[in-house]
Amino acid sequence: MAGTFDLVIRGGTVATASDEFRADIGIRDGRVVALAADLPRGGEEIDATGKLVLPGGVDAHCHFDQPTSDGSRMADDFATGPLSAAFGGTTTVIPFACQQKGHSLREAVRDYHERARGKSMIDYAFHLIVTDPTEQVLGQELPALIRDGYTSFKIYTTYDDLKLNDRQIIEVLALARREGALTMIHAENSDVIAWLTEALERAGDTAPRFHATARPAIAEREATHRAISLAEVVDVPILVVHVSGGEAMQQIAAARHKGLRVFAETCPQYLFLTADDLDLDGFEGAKHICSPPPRDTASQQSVWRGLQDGTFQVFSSDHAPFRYEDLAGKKVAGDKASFAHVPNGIPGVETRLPLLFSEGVVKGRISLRRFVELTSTNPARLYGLMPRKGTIAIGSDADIAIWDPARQVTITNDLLHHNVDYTPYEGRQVTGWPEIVLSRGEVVIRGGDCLGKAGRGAFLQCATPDTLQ
Ligand code: DUC
Ligand code: ZN
Ligand code: ZN
Repeated sequence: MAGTFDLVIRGGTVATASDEFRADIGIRDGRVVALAADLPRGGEEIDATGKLVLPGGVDAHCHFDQPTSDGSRMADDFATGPLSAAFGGTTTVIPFACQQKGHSLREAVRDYHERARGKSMIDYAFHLIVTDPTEQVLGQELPALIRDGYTSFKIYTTYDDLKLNDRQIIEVLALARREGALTMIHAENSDVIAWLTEALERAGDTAPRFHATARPAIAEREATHRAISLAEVVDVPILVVHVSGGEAMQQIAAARHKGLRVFAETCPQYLFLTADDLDLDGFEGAKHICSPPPRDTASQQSVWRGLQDGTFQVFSSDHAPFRYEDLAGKKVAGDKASFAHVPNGIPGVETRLPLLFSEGVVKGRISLRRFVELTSTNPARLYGLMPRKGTIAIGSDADIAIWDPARQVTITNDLLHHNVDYTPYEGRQVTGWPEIVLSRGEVVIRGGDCLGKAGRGAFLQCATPDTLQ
């Protein structure tokens, strides 16, 4: 049997979304080819005794090098974003290729491939963002792109340069139904936000903390309800992204209770931040401006419950990186600017898994299997990457993170590998950290060192997704 395996990961506890068992893993040509006790020696060996051997994370919501309309620039490109992801135990990222209004979607896809070329250390796919669903886009471009492996797209109910009206949403949903694609929806009521923002600005209430006042849970609840209703009319599954708390969750849970295929994603900022984090001295609260905004401790508890009870299927970062001390970052309009002119988004691609592992698994709120399901298996299933990604099984890519479940780490920005000058989680202590990360059988991260090359990551074509029950 000598030479059967390029690599054997020996003696660890393997966990998937369905099982936890002790096994060695045999890897050949970048894939898992054996799972059994006492495999023969491989060309290389990793001793995983006392460690957890998990499928690498799939971060299905992150923004890298996405152009903006206000002069700001995202801090992470397709080199630093995926690198940071890998250090945090993630082996697949699905960022967005965003259509500009008035331009074609094909053009956007070409542009993003150019941005990513030769940069990503780990494998990546693209979701599309549809901002201009013209006849040409719906009739020709999108159906062809779906067949080419871009099988999910995000649409917005807010942001002037991105949002669709209800009729446009219906047309996109109808197309998704015809082609078997999955629509992701950013649900916040645009007119409510505009009206509240204008009133706050008139009153001089422009500090970062008023961002949370201008985007209340009611606005999210209403748009979530509307998105679900429109999807029900069309009879098509949808996935509501970055759900922030109980109000929107109730709409989703009620829809699921009725048997509608409504899926939902939440993110670390809704578990670990509140609106109080926007109320820091001076302009510092701008670091935590993202949409929807973090809410309150009751919302955090609701989100934990949703992770436990199945309201949520996916846990993503929504990594949207803007530097703080940077005139192309959070301060693009100056450090006295109204909250309405602060770029939306916070970094989190590297801290997503350690935060959920520590506060979820170590503290007993969710099982290890549920952790794997939420952070790797379900996103791979929903976005058409299963069985290649999202699990450890014979034939799947050997995308594996080997965790030391007892390692204590204090998160500081110095420790992280993104190109952002802060982390919202500075000083937070976590237990458990991914120590060795493999992408297609190659060790890319080991003990704090990067061993993988930029550009080794492959573009992944997604199948039209299987939908979960
Ligand atoms: N909200 C979004 O919708 N996208 C990126 C970041 C954010 O805060
Ligand atoms: Zn969004
Ligand atoms: Zn986003």
